[in-house]
Amino acid sequence: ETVSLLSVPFGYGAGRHGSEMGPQAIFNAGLMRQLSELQIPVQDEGPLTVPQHYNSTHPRLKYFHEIIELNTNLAAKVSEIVARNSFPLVLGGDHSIAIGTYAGLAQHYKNLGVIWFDAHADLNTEDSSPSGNIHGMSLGVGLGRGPDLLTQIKGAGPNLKPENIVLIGTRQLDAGEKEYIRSSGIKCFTMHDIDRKGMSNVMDEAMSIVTRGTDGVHLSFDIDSLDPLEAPGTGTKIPGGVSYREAHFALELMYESRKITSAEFVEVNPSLDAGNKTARLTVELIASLLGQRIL
Ligand code: DIR
Ligand code: MN
Ligand code: MN
Ligand code: MN
Repeated sequence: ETVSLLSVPFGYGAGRHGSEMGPQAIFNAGLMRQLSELQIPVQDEGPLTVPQHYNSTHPRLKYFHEIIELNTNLAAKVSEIVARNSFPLVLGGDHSIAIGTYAGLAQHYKNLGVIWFDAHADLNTEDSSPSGNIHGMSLGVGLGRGPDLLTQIKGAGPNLKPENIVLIGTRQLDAGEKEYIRSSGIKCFTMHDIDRKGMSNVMDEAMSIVTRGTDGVHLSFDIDSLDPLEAPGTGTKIPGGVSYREAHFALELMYESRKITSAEFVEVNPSLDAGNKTARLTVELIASLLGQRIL
């Protein structure tokens, strides 16, 4: 199966500048060489065209109109990649681009499983958000929480169902997010759960949830899930994260399951990094997802 690489050089959903340079940093870190070593057929879709600055603003949703336009275009592209039976591998960009990715996937998968690997839950609304940054709302939008212009980017939606979603690596939740996780029943494997059960058991449970009654499984991987000591090049670093081996192990298990049907890697911000460490880590993590083995 061909992997379609889709670069999304867009960072308006984050609170700071720099994640729009993520895709270029990941290519510079040797992505194509790594994929060719794995002998994976790759189609480089090139960078998605990103919108110009709008003059209009929204009182509480930063870059609302730019994010609608970007995700409308992204959804069409992702849907087209799935229609040709290729595996979409989306490179961000900030996490607001997940909105377009799953809107595109929803054209083909009516019961999509989602693994949201992230320090955060990205379940804020414009009322609960402390920042107004849409990257902190992008999973909620998939569940129908948010303005129609975001939740209905490619049809009525909602595109995702709480019972098909798992969060892994969670360690920073705003009050409204905690409340919503409790009431919706979304399965949340916090850092506490990873400490207690180990990544092996967490992944077994997670895979059984996202494959139960679903027709595909999307991995949305925010690089800030890793500990900032491993991934310093990201905009909202939270201490106490997933270790280097835990992250690789989780991705190796996803590969072994043969259940993952699409993936995105987001929030790499090379302007906060030295020596492009975080993009190099991202290349290694992508390789583990696509079948790289130690032996
Ligand atoms: C915070 C940070 N919960 C917010 N969220 C981030 O602004 O909503 N998500 N960084 O990835
Ligand atoms: Mn995120
Ligand atoms: Mn995050
Ligand atoms: Mn984020």
